[in-house]
Amino acid sequence: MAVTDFLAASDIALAINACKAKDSFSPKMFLKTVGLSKKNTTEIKRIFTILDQDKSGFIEQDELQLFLQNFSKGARPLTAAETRGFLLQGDSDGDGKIGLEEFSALVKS
Ligand SMILES: [Ca+2]
Repeated sequence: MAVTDFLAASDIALAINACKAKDSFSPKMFLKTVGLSKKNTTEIKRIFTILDQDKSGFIEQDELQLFLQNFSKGARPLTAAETRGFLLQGDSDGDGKIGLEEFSALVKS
């Protein structure tokens, strides 16, 4: 299963193109553009499971860094600043990783 099973290729292309330049990635903008905010709870959970590559139940920093590559194989890794920013916005309980509830809240925000 891949995120491309749930999202439109045209939306993914738009979202990836919008953050081509280093340090231009905005988590909320990306999640919205890619169509995630319109997905239901079950679909968001499935997508979360894909992003959680080691199936630890959380999206950790190393997974955040490679976040874009789940959407497009050739996409760039996030910069250190973007990865930190993503974590800051998503990690509401401050444990240094993003859980399903936190991810869902970010998607819906
Ligand atoms: Ca993980």
